[in-house]
Amino acid sequence: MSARDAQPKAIQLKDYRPPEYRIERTELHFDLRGDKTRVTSKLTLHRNPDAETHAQSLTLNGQDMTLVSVAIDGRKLDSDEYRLDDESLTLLSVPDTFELTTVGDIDPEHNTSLEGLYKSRTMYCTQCEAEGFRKITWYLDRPDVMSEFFTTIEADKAQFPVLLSNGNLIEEGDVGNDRHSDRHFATWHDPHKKPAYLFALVAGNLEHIEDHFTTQSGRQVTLRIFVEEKDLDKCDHAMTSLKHAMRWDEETYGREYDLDIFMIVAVDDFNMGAMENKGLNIFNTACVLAKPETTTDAGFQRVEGVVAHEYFHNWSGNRVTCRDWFQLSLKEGFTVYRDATFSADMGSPTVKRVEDVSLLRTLQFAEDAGPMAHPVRPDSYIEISNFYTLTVYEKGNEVVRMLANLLGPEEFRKGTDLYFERHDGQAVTTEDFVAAMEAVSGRDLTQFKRWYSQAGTPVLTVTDHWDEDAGEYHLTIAQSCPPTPESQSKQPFHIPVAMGLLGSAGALPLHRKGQAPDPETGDNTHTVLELTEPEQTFVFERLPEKPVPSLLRNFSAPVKLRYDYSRDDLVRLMSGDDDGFCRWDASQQLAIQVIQDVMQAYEQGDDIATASVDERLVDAYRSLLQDTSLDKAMVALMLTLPSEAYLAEQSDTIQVEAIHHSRAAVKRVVAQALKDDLRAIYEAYDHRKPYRPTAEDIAERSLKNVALSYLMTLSEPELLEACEQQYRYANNMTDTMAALSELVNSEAKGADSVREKALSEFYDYWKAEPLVVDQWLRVQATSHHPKALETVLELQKHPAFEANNPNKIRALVGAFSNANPVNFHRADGEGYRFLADQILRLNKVNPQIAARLLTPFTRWRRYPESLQALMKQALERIKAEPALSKDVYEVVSKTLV
Ligand code: B3K
Ligand code: ZN
Repeated sequence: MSARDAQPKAIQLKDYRPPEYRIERTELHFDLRGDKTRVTSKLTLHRNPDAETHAQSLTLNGQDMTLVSVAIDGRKLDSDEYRLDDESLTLLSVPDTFELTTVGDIDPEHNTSLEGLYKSRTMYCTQCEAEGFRKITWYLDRPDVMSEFFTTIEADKAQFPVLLSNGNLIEEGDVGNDRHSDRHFATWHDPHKKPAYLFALVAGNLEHIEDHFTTQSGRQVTLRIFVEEKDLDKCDHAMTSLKHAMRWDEETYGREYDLDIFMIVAVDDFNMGAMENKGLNIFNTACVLAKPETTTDAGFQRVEGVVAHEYFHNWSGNRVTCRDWFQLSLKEGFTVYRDATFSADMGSPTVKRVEDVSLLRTLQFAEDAGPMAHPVRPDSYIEISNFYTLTVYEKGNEVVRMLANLLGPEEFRKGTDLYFERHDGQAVTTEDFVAAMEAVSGRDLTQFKRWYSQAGTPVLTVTDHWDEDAGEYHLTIAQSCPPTPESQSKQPFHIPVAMGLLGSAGALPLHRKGQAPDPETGDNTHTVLELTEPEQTFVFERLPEKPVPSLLRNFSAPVKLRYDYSRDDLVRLMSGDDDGFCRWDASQQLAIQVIQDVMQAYEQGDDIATASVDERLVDAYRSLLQDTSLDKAMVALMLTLPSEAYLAEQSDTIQVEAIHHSRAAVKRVVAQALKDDLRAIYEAYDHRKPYRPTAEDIAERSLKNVALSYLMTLSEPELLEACEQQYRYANNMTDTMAALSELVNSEAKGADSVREKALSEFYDYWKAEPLVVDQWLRVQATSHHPKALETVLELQKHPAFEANNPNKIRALVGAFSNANPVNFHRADGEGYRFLADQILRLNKVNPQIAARLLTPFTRWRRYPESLQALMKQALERIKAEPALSKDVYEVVSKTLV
């Protein structure tokens, strides 16, 4: 597609029409032969009685294939009986019921888009969501066409001993009658009707681990994880996670697995984390492989979360799927909600909540405020791959979470039961999901549904008034939502605000004026205010003292909250609030205020090396460090200063250098003031303890490494040595990487040589482990040293880097441009030029990855003018490329509007 000669057309939700035909049965035959792989497809089609139109012709999707033949009911069509173009095959005259046979050739060897059938290292694999199946065979490639699949794969026996597809294996053997045949086949049958996007095929020389699971109704399921032989020792954590997820889904949602076998395959070249193909999940190695020596705590948690997420899709996505791609959040938002609650149950709920909210508030809020902002259920898209976004996934999760909280656990469960029961085997909409919730609760959720249709992050402006004489506290909350590309003015949202009031000695009882206490909860210190109007006032009476409000507990809605907390209020919340999320959030707000003080000094040209830092922050941190009764995970979270990305979100114009240096200065001052306490924490840790990825041990490690990170800002030789020791002798990758990252960023005397040595030894030791090499690339790409870009350019020439492997691109290019603001936003624009070069190269090779890399550029209007101009230049250079992919074209053109 060329952006110049034909602008790609946007697809609109309002244009949705039911399919004209249904495909009852899909029979596929793959003859895997490298660059000339032949796919024969036999489809049984019936005219859809629910279709709105009745055309004589039928158009199927298909691209990047060579048509060999097409037949209807066994009769080969002449070339004047069909029309073929780059994106479709139109059969000019079709009966109401017929069998369509197409034969086509495809070239998986050279398919670098990693969509459709492609080769990853030595194996063939597929990725069909959203619209990759049309690169495999001509089809009605849309999620509301669901079919039963029979798949036969034929391939070389020696090279591809393992042949997998969806469902249950029904036959396998050698090809032909020749006993010495070097080719074999396997036939799989998936009895569950599914859309083509859930199709999968794998052929490779793979090993597997096996386990079993007995479902709640007593059925035996075989579980297999397939990997290259060298990775067999990294599958146990995924298997354990899978079994936990299967049990949890039965207990929490009453959902049971429905085939005899569940398989996971790990592949190295993958555009995203994983894919929930029916019975045959395909995973990026980064989301399935784990062992302590190679994988960090975060990696272990990612594996657990992603394995669960993909497994949960078996019901929320596969059994009940999406009518069209505008409904993507129907499966993704709900499934993220399911995996988030699962991970919370497996580990620490507060830590999980804080991590998720941090992601949402930094990256999703930025997306919602930028040129790519779209509702959870978008109204239009040019390329659907661009809509696998934080909004659809993470904000979609928040919307389901709000529903779950508004209904309460019992009703929500009744609602999901009804949803699954009503729509099993169907392709449905977010409306259907909400309708099930309405049916079980009797609530009218009409206004709530605006969360699906209106983009933008609502802002709650909270003011209060204390009436000492009456003992009354008046809380006024006004809501507003900034304009976004799809709509200038927004209607009020239905927003649940969970809250409590804090007195000097703890939580105060809540008496809402004119309202009886909630008899159900028995807890009168916590309530949920439901906002539905542009402005509402809530009055609390019989209060003994002026309270400090604890608002938006557990982040009860995806909104920005503005309330003018004094620093003393924040200190009170940090130590006294019952809600873990609000305690953490108060620590963040206090730190933001303190860092902003220093930023002001920086902007005035003051020397901030010895910045004065509000004692209240230091004192609050000291209490956290000294209180041994506190949960270590909470302490680690609360001591972690807000990220540069979150600080950037707090200002209209992002002053990259001021943020970076002021945050660093505050960290140094805190470290100096609390050196003894931090050392005590660091030294109390037993580095010889065997590694376990439990919530308790993860918490201990993270607190110890937070302490190390503070201490390393002091640039003392002794600490440098301690850090080097940790790097050298740690028995797990979490501690190794924590130390390596500190060494890479250290400004201590002698750090340069320690760093060089550590980095080169690390690579020599780990070069055979791609996922460890990714971490090695990432730690260098995110270095604060002024030569980081030069290092990144060098690393692109290093044998460690594979130019077309998405994990390597994310580790080096993605990490540099998203997580290294001071270097990416270099005043000379070289960071931008570098990223534009990468995008232009990948535009042809892998459009999805190229479009993803544009994200930092979409924020260009948030920076000072000089940087804006340079970013715009880079964007215009990309836009001028004559053969832009749809993916890149959509993001660039919307960004430059
Ligand atoms: N459903 C897939 C994402 C597919 C992305 C296609 N570009 C993974 C997931 O969300 O579970
Ligand atoms: Zn998903």
